[in-house]
Amino acid sequence: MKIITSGASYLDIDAYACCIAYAELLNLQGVPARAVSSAQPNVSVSQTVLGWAAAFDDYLPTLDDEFVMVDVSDYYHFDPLVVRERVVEIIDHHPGYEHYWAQKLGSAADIRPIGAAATQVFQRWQTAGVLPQISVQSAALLATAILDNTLNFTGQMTTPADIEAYTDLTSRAKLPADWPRQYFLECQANIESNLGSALAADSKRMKPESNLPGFFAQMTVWDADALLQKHRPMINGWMAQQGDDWLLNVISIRDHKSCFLAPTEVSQQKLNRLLPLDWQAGLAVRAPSMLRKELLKLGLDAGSHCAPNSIVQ
Ligand SMILES: [Mn+2]
Repeated sequence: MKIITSGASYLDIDAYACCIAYAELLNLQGVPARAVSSAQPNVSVSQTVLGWAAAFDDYLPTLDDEFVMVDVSDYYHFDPLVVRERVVEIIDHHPGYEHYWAQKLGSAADIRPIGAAATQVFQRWQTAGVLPQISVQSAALLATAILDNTLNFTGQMTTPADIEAYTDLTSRAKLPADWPRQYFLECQANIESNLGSALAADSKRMKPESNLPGFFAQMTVWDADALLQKHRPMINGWMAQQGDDWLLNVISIRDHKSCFLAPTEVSQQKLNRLLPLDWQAGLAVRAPSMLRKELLKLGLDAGSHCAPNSIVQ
């Protein structure tokens, strides 16, 4: 049995969609596969998406099972049910572990910069020549994952392949015409109804070599200004419990910008080394918006281009 799974701490819509749609493809091709996860969906899996009732399998992996990782390649973040020695395939678009997996798996490691891992899964369906057989549900999940991970096609990692995949999938998915706005408004409602758990559900502890603040939370909403106006004191309070070196990236889809919150000059300076920002009372705005994985790439590149003792600021 192939177990299609993803990260440990949460399932975003991309991971969620990839697990289900890739398991569906393998089963269609006669390869027994199950979508399995011990992580919970985060706020990017909106009410309407949950209503599509895509099901993960209640399955406990056995000793013969092999693991296929989607939307994750950093083995420190794998779902705890994964046995790293029995990972046979990786489909991911996060930087940092390409070399490790290329050495271990060769061409079975498909890790590349692209807007959404869902686009990579779409391409598997396309290459297999079976797109007409994709379920309406999987098409809708993959399309929504592409919308979310590309920030409605404004994210820097968006490629023509993401747009091609989305265009094809929406024609199969029977989504309403204003689905992008509806989807991102639903995500914002999820976030506002439980801010603390939304922050916890999309946050990461960053390693020193990332050159980023130690605690990095991110949320994607339709209208960041409205969210911050209502909830900034609560957000500051919650983040402060994670230490003094933190960053929150609130991505505002409607106006194509990121609002960064960072409390201290130390955290602000870490970011300023990667891109110039104008901080005003702990807030900096950047257009177009940026994703955490884009900042991580800048941070890792900055680290590899100069020896540690040549960093003077
Ligand atoms: Mn992703």
